[in-house]
Amino acid sequence: NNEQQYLDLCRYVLKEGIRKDDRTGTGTISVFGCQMRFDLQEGFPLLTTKRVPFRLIVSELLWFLKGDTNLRYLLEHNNHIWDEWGFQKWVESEEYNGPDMTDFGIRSQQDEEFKKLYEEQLAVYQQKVLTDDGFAQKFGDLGNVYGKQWRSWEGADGEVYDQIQYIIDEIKRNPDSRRLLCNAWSASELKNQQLPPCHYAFQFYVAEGKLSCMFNMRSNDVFLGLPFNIASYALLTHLIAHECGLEVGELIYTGADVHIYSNHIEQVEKQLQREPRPLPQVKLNPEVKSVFDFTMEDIELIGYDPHGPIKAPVAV
Ligand code: DHF
Ligand code: TMP
Repeated sequence: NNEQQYLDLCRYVLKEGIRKDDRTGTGTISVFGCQMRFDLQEGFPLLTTKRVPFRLIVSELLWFLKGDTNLRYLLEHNNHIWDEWGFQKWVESEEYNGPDMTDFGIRSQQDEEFKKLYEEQLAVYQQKVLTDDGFAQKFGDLGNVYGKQWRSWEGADGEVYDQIQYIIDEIKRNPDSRRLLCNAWSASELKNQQLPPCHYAFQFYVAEGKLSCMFNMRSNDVFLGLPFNIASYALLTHLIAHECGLEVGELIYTGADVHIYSNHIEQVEKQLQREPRPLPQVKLNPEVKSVFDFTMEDIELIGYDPHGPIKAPVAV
């Protein structure tokens, strides 16, 4: 079963992981270098041992594919997975004059009173991004993150490159290509990004009428990020296969600093007690031809019957 690999990875990190401090001040147990392979013919790899909110994965992926980097689209879709990184930009700016929000991520976990203040300010921020165009442009934008690099990479020659369109054209023209690659990591852009790309490159492979994908992560939060990352690249593979008239093949994950945060360990242990259930399937609207034309309604998840959600704080 596909999901077993994720559970085995969790067990491996718990057992072999080395204690390591990290940027967020939370602390992790971490291993360096691992791989997993998911057979996409077996079903859609959305975890069943906890409920993973599929619609958040869809709206995030459509946001990347639009080339969008502004939180407004995500907020319009009730998707809050990136809020903290936009909020950070605002509260660190000259224009912010509310209560001090230094280290809001950690402090809101430790101090109930501060948490209230933080949630108030976050609500103000969300409202302004949704309704105030000027504010959204300035503080709703995460910088030149995934969408920008995927769809409009700025070359050293001053030209703009659409890496996704290139891949699709190339798959149709030359499926044996070994250059079906998209790179989100750009040394000159790191300073313009609220968070440097975690999933920084991916590559496709066509054989026997099937499309496979390998994606690479420099740093991976096993409990919160990884279930999203697997499902997101699985969905991207389905979308591109759909446009190119291919079946789906394998999804291969390559992770570098693969870690469990110290405040996620109980949650992981709880999840490991649960039995995986049959995987769901995705169904794409056959009327839609181009990867870039999909909307939320065109992507359906069938037969998802997971165990209940397990909550955990995200390290900012
Ligand atoms: N930072 C850290 N420390 N870990 C991450 O996984 C991460 N991921 C980012 C941005 N920065 C990050 C973008 N992706 C959640 C999932 C993915 C994600 C960000 C956050 C998350 O909190 N998931 C919750 C549900 C959230 C909700 O329902 O709104 C979960 O239980 O899966
Ligand atoms: P870092 O930039 O210090 O590595 O912190 C980024 C954290 O976010 C790290 O825990 C990995 C996690 N992350 C994921 O696991 N998946 C993602 O898609 C993103 C954006 C972040």
